[in-house]
Amino acid sequence: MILPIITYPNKQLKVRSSEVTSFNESLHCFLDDMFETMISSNGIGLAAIQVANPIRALILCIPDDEGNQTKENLLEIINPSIHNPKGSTLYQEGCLSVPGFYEDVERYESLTLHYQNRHGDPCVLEASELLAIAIQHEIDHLDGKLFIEKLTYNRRKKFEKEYKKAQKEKK
Ligand code: QAP
Ligand code: CO
Repeated sequence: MILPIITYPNKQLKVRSSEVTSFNESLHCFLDDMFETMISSNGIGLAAIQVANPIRALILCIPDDEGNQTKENLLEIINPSIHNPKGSTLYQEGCLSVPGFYEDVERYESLTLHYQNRHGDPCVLEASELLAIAIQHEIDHLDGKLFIEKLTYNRRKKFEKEYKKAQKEKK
């Protein structure tokens, strides 16, 4: 089932999501719906809060060398924490909750991620490049933060102007 995606400036996106404690059938169905929703919207990452569920769960599916996004390279990340962040890098980010806007954001270059999978098993992952960036972007969602909040004052003003204009044109 494809779920509706909440977009800025909906206040729900500012909610801090809660730890997942039950790794049951309903969580598994929800994660499957998140995958279907993300793929149908041409996304590479989606946090549960973006589909109105305030739980600490996110999915990532970085396209392979042929540009394919299969369930084999799907990561389902629950109750994550970042360890040993290193370096810094700039990347032009976008977000399914901020459609049509992209801007450079500074992130750690590499990190170690501790998380649980859909069964509640503890997992550890070393991440760098786009995966490390995507992890940080999605974990920010779990803490109620959007990438546009990391822009400088002037870039943020540019965003507000462009975004409002685009929304008017949509109506
Ligand atoms: C987060 O973002 C991310 O504006 C995932 O019109 C971003 O999947 C991770 C998208 C940058 C790493 C680097 C955005 C699709 C998708 C749009 C997305 C749009 C259509 C964003
Ligand atoms: Co996002």
